[in-house]
Amino acid sequence: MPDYALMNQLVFEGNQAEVKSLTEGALDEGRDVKEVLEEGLIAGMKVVGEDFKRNKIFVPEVLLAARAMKAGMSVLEPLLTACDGDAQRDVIVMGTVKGDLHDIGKNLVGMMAEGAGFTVVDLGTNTSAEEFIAAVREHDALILGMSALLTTTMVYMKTVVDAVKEQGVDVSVCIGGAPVGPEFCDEIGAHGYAADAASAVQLFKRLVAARNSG
Ligand code: B1M
Repeated sequence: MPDYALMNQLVFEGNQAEVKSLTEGALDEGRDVKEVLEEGLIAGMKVVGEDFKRNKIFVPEVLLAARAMKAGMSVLEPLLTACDGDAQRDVIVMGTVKGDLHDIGKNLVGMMAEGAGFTVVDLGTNTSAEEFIAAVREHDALILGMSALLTTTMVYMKTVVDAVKEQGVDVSVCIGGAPVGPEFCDEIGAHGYAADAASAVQLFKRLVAARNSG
């Protein structure tokens, strides 16, 4: 059994090399990729968030922890994005909204969506409504996925939804990120909300199926 408590501690300490090595070790032991992600990496980042909130640690430490988390994710990425077959892939355009630089959750959603057979066009962070819409048009995307981690940036999701409607863009808009929820989704008129990466993939599949049958 991998020492997930140690992995959590190493994420907290921002030890990139050790997090990478323990992540590889857990996979070598045959542990499930989602278990390693949830129990080894995300659980460590949760503690970082709690201590950050209580002013026990500050931005530089959080940044180091984020790098360590990404080092572990880089090991999991080939497994999360692996997908059988080369059928026509539906396109999702995804980004973190304007003003917001958090990208770990958005990246995870993207990896798992690729693993489920979607093509993900990742616009990165700090993405404007214009950039989202231009990418949807360019790639003929069926889904526009937005992530926000700040209460100050989640409101920008409505700006994007409004722009999509005003410009008559035919795309299903999905939102996620720690401060948003289903009520906010309804309030801004988005098509769907998901709490985590696995349910985001289920949501994308449901919306695409509904579009195809509609
Ligand atoms: Co920041 N930060 N941060 N931060 N940070 C939070 C979000 C915060 C909650 C910390 C806290 O106070 N406890 C707080 C926000 C408070 C608020 O708004 N209410 C905060 C703050 C205040 C800030 C700064 C303002 C700090 C400062 O400068 N004084 C600043 C803002 C910078 C900016 O964006 N403009 C800032 C900066 C940073 C770092 C750069 C240091 C770093 C980000 C590094 C990076 O992403 N590359 C960072 C981090 C790491 C965090 C915490 C600790 C961890 C976030 C994370 O990666 N979680 C975070 C604390 C927390 O969230 N509790 C915090 C792990 C990740 C797997 O989860 O992103 O929630 P999450 O994604 C999940 C789901 O939400 C969902 O699926 C994912 C996987 O399961 N999901 C979707 C996400 N997107 C989705 C999209 C979907 C569907 C599901 O559909 C499209």
